[in-house]
Amino acid sequence: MSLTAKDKDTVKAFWGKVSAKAEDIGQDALSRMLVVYPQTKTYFAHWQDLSPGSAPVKKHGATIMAGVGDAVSKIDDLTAGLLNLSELHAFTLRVDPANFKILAHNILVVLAIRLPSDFTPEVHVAIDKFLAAVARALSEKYR
Ligand code: HNI
Repeated sequence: MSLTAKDKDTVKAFWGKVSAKAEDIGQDALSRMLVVYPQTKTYFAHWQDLSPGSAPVKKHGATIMAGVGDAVSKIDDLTAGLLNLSELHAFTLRVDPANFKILAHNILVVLAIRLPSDFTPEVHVAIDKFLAAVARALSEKYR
């Protein structure tokens, strides 16, 4: 489902509250993905330590959240905005696109945990749609 103008405003306003906590949220989401969906660990086999909160998990959690923050700024055209990132994941990293939905789910869970009072049903649906759209845009170069 596509994002309405109101969804987009909701995502942007909510992201304003996320930014300050983005690093913690990113490492928590990535840590959870690696623990709860251990098949995702294959892509990070070159890291020294894949355990929750390890240095590479922290660093990459921040990288992912910077990528999602960048996507917020490109919310009106995610396909064009995330083209380079999609190519990187498709051709260089060869990440199975099913994993984008898995990470999106983990980000959603952590946002709900860390910003409980801001995470209203209205925010929930807008962020869910946004993360699904990001996953779709990242999958664009696979076909
Ligand atoms: Ni992803 C690198 C953003 C999902 C595996 N990833 C990046 C980089 C960004 C990024 C930004 C750094 C790019 C660069 O160096 O130019 N990744 C995102 C975003 C999502 C996502 C926004 C979805 C919301 N990536 C995934 C998923 C996997 C994944 C689901 C695998 C399960 N990404 C990688 C790997 C790298 C990576 C692997 C390289 C990391 C490294 O340290 O080598």
